[in-house]
Amino acid sequence: MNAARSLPDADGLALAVVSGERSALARALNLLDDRRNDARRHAATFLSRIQARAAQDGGHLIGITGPPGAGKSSLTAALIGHWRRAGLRVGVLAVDPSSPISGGALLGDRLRMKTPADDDGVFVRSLACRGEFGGLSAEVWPMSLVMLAAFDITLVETVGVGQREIDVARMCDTTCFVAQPGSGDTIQFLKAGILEVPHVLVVNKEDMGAVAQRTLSDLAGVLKRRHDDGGWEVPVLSASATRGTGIETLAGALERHRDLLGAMGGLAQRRQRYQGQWLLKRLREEFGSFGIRRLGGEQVLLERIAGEESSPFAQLESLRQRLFQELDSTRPTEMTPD
Ligand SMILES: Nc1nc2c(ncn2[C@@H]2O[C@H](COP(=O)(O)OP(=O)(O)OP(=O)(O)O)[C@@H](O)[C@H]2O)c(=O)[nH]1
Ligand SMILES: [Mg+2]
Repeated sequence: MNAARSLPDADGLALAVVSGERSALARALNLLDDRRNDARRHAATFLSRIQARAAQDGGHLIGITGPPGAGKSSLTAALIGHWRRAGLRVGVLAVDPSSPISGGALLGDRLRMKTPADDDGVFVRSLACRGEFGGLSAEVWPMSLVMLAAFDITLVETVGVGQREIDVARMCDTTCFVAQPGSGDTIQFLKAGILEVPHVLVVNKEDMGAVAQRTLSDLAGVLKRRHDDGGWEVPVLSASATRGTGIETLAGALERHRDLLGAMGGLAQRRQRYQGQWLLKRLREEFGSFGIRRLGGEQVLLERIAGEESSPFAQLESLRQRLFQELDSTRPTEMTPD
């Protein structure tokens, strides 16, 4: 009871989030992170209120990923400066923002250097790493929906070049990979097909000179330039976050990709697909592939939810309940309680 009373009113919260109230945003993101049952139900109602707006074709969800220390946060800060000057409101979700390698360079520190502290048009939320499996990106999708409802541009920063980070970045309209000059990893990964081709590739730290130049031409050499995604030609760019060079071109490339998606139509369906992927991931974490099979398999599941306009939490809950029922009905009678 007490817990229920401390939960914010879903309708009021949704309105406040859409109008960009910072305290409401913080409360909403906390609500999505709350694992208590009543909070989950409440979050489902809240999400369904903002869903219609967020899942449509408004806003731009951009994923920034790349190896630790490549300058993702610095570039994010520089981009924010650019977008704020254009009058755009920007939200950032920084997943596991402080890698051990760069010594915990928090996005907040980078931002403080670039934007005034009292700027209302920027909102940053850091999501701590919650462990090796599952937890890390669990709520990034629902949180992205909240941010999409409130901001013109939502940026998701993830560290690393592994599958987990790519999974997060894949749930974005546009994926941007930041490469570190002189590091062969990115090139090897791209060559071997381990790294899914991003929509925009940028070699940061061009102020390092020749080594950055070399990485740039190596990357341009190995990259299959046409993206499977609508025939988009992947730009390989050069920038320096600290000097502020190449930022406009980078912002321009991100925007052009967004424009292409808009022109092709289907951004809403695309976001529904991300939601489908999120659901599959969550179901797989809880029930394994067995659970997915019991629900008819991936394809059937994705098709079934494609036409729905429900919030991710509501969909997840109804699928979980169905699965529990299925499992109950096939349980040997002697094992059924009562
Ligand atoms: N020379 C140079 N250094 C840069 C540039 N951009 C960032 N750095 C430095 O690179 C280091 C890492 O920058 P971050 O922006 O924290 O990189 P990151 O990719 O967000 O790092 P993690 O989130 O910890 O993985 C810092 O010491 C930055 O000052 C650049 O354009 N040129
Ligand atoms: Mg960072």
